[in-house]
Amino acid sequence: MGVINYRATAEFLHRAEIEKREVTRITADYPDMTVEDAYRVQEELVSMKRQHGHRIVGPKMGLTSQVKMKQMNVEEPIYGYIFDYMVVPDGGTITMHELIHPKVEAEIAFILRTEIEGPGISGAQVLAATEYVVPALEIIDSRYENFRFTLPDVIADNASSSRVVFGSRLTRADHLELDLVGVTLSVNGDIKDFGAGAAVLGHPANSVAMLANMLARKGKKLNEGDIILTGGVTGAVRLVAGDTVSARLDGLGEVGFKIA
Ligand code: 0L1
Ligand code: MG
Repeated sequence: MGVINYRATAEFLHRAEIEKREVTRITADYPDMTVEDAYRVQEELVSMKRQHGHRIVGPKMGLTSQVKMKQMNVEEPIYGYIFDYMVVPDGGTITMHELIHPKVEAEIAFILRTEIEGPGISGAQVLAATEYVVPALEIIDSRYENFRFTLPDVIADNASSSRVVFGSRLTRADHLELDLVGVTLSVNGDIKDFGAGAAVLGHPANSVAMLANMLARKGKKLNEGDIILTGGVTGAVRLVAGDTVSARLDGLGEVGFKIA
């Protein structure tokens, strides 16, 4: 439908998040929107959040599992940004009225000791630049009706980012074989899904490497101290009020929260 108004489109998605309202996907108005256009909308959204005083905790990778990539018919994952207002303490409570239609997935997060600047970054270089790894639960909450979107829609919507809970135990990345780390995701004591670190692009460090290489195309890098979500080891499970969620990651510890 003509020339994309990046700022107005970002504002539309920003308002949907603030008002906790499902909206029609933006590609209904802009059917020719490309992935590049979508990242321009995301950049506007990120700068809008910063203007509102929010601070970036770190970038995140999404669609890193074969299952999600097949679902979306894509070969490359996507990235978005986690902000300080999204972080919930381990064992904390999230109220349903803060969210639209949340889902949760278990992830492994990396805390960087030094910056990483692509292109050409490998998983081994990421591990050398990593201070710690921690268990994480990511709550995704697409702003689109029924979680229905195309790839440009979800990129523009900051990769459905909404909340994140980091575990409190810090583990040195070189103490574990992260591809072999077993993960269970439980809701109200029942295991809803499980997997191994290898579900994330073969090894979660590969996800951070790919992120650094994708950011390099934009002249951006990963910064010292960034906390990076590498992508779901498990599938995403729908949440309702009253749920108690926990994840156990072999050698990394546990992380959990409640939905009120
Ligand atoms: O973190 C993620 O994998 C988000 C991917 C976005 C797709 C979705 O909302 O399911
Ligand atoms: Mg995720």
